Amino acid sequence: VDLSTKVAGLSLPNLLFNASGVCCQTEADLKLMIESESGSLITKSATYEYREGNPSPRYLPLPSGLGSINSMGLPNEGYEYYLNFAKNYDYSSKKPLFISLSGLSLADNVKMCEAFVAADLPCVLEVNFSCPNVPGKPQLGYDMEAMENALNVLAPLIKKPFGVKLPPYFDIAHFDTAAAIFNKFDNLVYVTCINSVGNGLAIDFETESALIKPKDGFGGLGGLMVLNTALANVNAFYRRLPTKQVIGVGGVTSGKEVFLHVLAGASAVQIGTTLKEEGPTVFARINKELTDIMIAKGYKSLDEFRGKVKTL
Ligand code: RRO
Repeated sequence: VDLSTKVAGLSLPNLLFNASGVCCQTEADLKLMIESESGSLITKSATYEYREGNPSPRYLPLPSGLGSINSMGLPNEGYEYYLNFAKNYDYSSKKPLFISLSGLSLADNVKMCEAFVAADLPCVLEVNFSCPNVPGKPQLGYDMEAMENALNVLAPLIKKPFGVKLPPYFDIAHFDTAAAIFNKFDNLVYVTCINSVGNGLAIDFETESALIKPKDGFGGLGGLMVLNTALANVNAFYRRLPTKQVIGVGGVTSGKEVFLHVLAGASAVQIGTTLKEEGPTVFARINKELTDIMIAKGYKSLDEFRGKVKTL
């Protein structure tokens, strides 16, 4: 059974990697990703300057395997740290490197993209249009005009193939409008669906208190509870972006959910909450589970079932 895939023209030995934000802020985190059985890795979303992020507690798993809530607030080492990591990365290794950028303004995204373009590295840039947790900064992906304006500036500047990280959409009109925008940009070659489901509220029954401290307890939801929203977004964009690729993320706890993401149309699949809870050995486990599913179903490669979800 062959779990290999291609994203943005680069070959991945298997389709799994980390969701940006998990196990990827520091060089120590990224080393764990390199040593794991992931097929690739992506860095924590970078801002122009170092950020401490929101006060703790700012991430918690939710009871009974439902998922997680986070309001990290974009803690990161500043883009120069990730640029330096990208400059020193061993591109002869089998794992392609993705770099996530999440400027607090379009001007900051421009400055960061310019620096990466000047360095001319074989990593892939992914612009995050969907951080739900920075007070006073709405998710760009929910402002279609602002998103198109950002792409009008960034796509020609980046020139090479790049991707965007999207928030979940919940309305067919929004899938249509967003897809029509993305289809205007030839070098936007993939979309990653989905970021966390923004601004959920987790309350502890016993203490009657919010679980996390920032934003009165509001934070992005991830894990099993977002699986069906993730699958819908993957499939909606798979159907609407025939010349582009989709990276699926959301609700993966086992090989079964990875299989569903590929059926929905994912070319690669990222793991967030389950990676955070289980650690980087999750990749070996889930690669094995997916292999067993493919053997049982008689599939030899991902191409044989990618996007082939049946409808009634
Ligand atoms: O750092 C965060 O709070 C964060 C980011 Br940038 C993001 O894109 N998604 C998320 O759930 N948390």
